[in-house]
Amino acid sequence: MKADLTLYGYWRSSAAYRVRIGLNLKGLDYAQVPVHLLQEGGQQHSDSYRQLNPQELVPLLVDEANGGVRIAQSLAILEYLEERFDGPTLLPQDPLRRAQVRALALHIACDVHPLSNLRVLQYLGDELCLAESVRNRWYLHWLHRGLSAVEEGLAVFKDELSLGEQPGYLEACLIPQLYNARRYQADLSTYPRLLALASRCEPLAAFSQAVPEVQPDAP
Ligand SMILES: N[C@@H](CCC(=O)N[C@@H](CS)C(=O)NCC(=O)O)C(=O)O
Repeated sequence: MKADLTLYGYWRSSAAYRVRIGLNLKGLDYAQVPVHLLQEGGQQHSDSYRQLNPQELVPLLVDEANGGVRIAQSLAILEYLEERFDGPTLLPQDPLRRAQVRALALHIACDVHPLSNLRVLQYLGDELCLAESVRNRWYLHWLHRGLSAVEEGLAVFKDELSLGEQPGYLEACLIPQLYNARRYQADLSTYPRLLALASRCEPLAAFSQAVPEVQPDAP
């Protein structure tokens, strides 16, 4: 569907990756504006970007057809897409299933991902002088705590995806976190439900077209 949407993101950002999946699942066209998180001290800290998003984080979605509104925070963006546009739904209709989806997605987005965000790892290295190996231990500790809980939480879906046969909001959060885990060579073999979910989602176009390496700003 043609929509006047622009996503400010970075190819390897997990949070931007979530939104790319959501946009693809909804079948929405969008333009991308890359914000390089490392070059020039991080373009997310530039005056021009801070004016768009004072949080100095990607992603940011701009909806020109709605007066150019700017929406920060990947989960707020996913919910906005869900409520503003028709097309495949991202969230289940049943209130309990919806709450179960949000509980797992929020665990990833609020409790796990922030602890390994670039600025947190930079602070651990630059200010607290922790070696890269120690920072990786930090990351893997919080990652495994989170993934273990999600693995157990997935039991309520009884081998289905969050929308039965279809992926949605939950998978848009989980797949980028698994991508990130693999990047840090985390052992995922103890998470069979997560691995099964990944093997069902990753071949789908909405996911394969959102992969970091195929984004226009990927090196
Ligand atoms: N809770 C935010 C997290 C956004 C976030 O952490 N973005 C990262 C990339 S994944 C970022 O922009 N980091 C820049 C930095 O740490 O300076 C969301 O879900 O959108």
